[in-house]
Amino acid sequence: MIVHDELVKLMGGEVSELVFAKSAPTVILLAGLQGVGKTTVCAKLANYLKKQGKSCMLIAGDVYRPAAIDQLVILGEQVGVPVYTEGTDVKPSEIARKGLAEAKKKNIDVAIVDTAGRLQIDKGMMDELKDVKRVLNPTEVLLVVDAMTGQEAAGTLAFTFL
Ligand SMILES: Nc1nc2c(ncn2[C@@H]2O[C@H](COP(=O)(O)OP(=O)(O)O)[C@@H](O)[C@H]2O)c(=O)[nH]1
Ligand SMILES: [Mg+2]
Repeated sequence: MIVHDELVKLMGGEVSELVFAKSAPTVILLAGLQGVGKTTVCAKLANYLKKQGKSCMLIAGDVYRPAAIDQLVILGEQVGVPVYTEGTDVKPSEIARKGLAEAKKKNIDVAIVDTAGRLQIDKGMMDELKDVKRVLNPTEVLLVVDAMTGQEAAGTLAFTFL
């Protein structure tokens, strides 16, 4: 019990709730490096929100990683949430714009946008993410980090991405 309490304190005892937009849809943008679990988190989040009675839509904004779109489509099917895709020939900000319009049309409560990561932070990725962010004006931007990421590194990533 003491160990548990100490662990909770160490990891940060406070939980911040997701913020929902005053007028739907709430837009949640997932960001982070490649392979950290962004696409998986999209589906997990949709599943969680769906159980709370919210209608969700996933938007496939990773046009680089092979089969990233298929991966999101399969995960969407598994959790029973629609996935908006435009293939890989449309730039992410355009996918974001169209996906958001579709979510509005369908009266979706929460649109969750998957993005591409890179192995390292590079300017191309950051510029692209900035474009996507500008188009979406997201309610929340969630930075996904691997559990092995240290506190300092996580801070640096948050500073860069958010
Ligand atoms: N062990 C473990 N593997 C995970 C977790 N989340 C995702 N993965 C796996 O990590 C790999 C990369 O995840 P993905 O969601 O595609 O990452 P992305 O590149 O950031 O979109 C996939 O094989 C996932 O199945 C997790 O919480 N634990
Ligand atoms: Mg992905």
